[in-house]
Amino acid sequence: MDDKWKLKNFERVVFFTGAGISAESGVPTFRGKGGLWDQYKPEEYACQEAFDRDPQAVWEFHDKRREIVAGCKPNAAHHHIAAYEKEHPNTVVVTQNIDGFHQDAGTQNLYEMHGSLWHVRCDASGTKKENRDIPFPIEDRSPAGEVWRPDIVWFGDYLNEDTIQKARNAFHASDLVVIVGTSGVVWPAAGFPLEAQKRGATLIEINPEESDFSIYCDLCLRGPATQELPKLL
Ligand code: BJW
Repeated sequence: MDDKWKLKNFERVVFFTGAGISAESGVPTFRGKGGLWDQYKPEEYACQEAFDRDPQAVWEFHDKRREIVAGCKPNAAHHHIAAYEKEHPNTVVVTQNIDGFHQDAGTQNLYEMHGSLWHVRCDASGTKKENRDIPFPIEDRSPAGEVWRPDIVWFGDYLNEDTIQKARNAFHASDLVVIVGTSGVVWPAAGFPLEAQKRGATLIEINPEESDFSIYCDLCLRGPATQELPKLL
C-alpha cells in the first residue's frame, strides 16, 4: 500500500464504525448472511411502536443481545483505534454501535450515534440511567411510572441533537475519515462521512464487502478490520 494513505499523513482523523468492527468479537451484524434482521423484523423489535405494543418482547430481544455482548470483548481493531487516539488526541471515534466496545478498549473521544445497550431512559420524565442487568427488570418503573426503554436509536427515532452536533463538528474538522465495518445504508449517520468529503476530507473504507460508501472512497481495503486497520498505522 502506498505510504500516502498512512494515518501519520493526516492531522485530524475520525474513525466511523459500524457493526462490522465488532463482528470479529462475535457480535452479529444487522444485514447480510446471519445478520440480526434475517431473524428479527425491525418493525417488531426496533421501533417505538413495537415497544408500546409489547415492551416484554422488545426487552427479551435486547436481553439476548446484552447476553451476547456481555460474553464478548473488544478485538484488536478496537484496541488499535484506542491506542492511536492515545498518541493523537485530535482523533474522534463516531460509532453506530451500541455494544460499548470502544469505551472498553479505552477510547475517550467517542460519540455513540445510536445510543447504548447499557443505558435506559424514560421520555416522560426525561430521565436516563446506566443499567447492566440481564434480564432487565421490566417491573422497575421510571420516576414517571413508565417502563424504562433501551436508550437506543430505533427506526423512526430522532438522534440525540447534542451528540449529532458534536459528531458533525468532528467530521467537518477532519482531514481523514476511516469508515470501518458499516453498510452505510442507515441515515442520517451515513451522511456524515460524505459531508466531511465535501469539505476536503479523504475517505478510506475497511470492509470485506462493498458498501454504499465504496464508490465515494479514495481507498477501499477489502478485508476484516483486525487485518486491514494495522496497514494504516
Ligand atoms: C465487516 C466485518 C469485519 C462484516 N470487518 N467489516 C434517508 C434516506 C432513506 C431512509 C431514511 C433517511 N432518513 C431516515 C431514514 C429512515 C431510517 C433509515 O435510515 N432507513 C434505511 C435503512 C432505509 N432512519 C431512521 O429511522 C433514523 N431516524 C431518523 O432518521 O429520524 C428522523 C426521522 C424520524 C421519522 C421519520 C423520518 C425521519 C434512525 C436510524 C436508527 C438505526 N438503528 C439501528 C438499530 C438500533 C436498534 C438495535 O440495535 O436494537 O442501528 S438499525 C442498525 O443499522 C443499527 C446500526 O447502527 C445501523 C447501521 O448498521 P451497520 O453498523 O452498518 O451494520 P450492517 O449490518 O448494516 O453492516 C455491517 C457491515 O460490516 C457490512 O458492510 C459487512 O460487510 C461489514 N463487515 N465483518 C470489517 N470483520
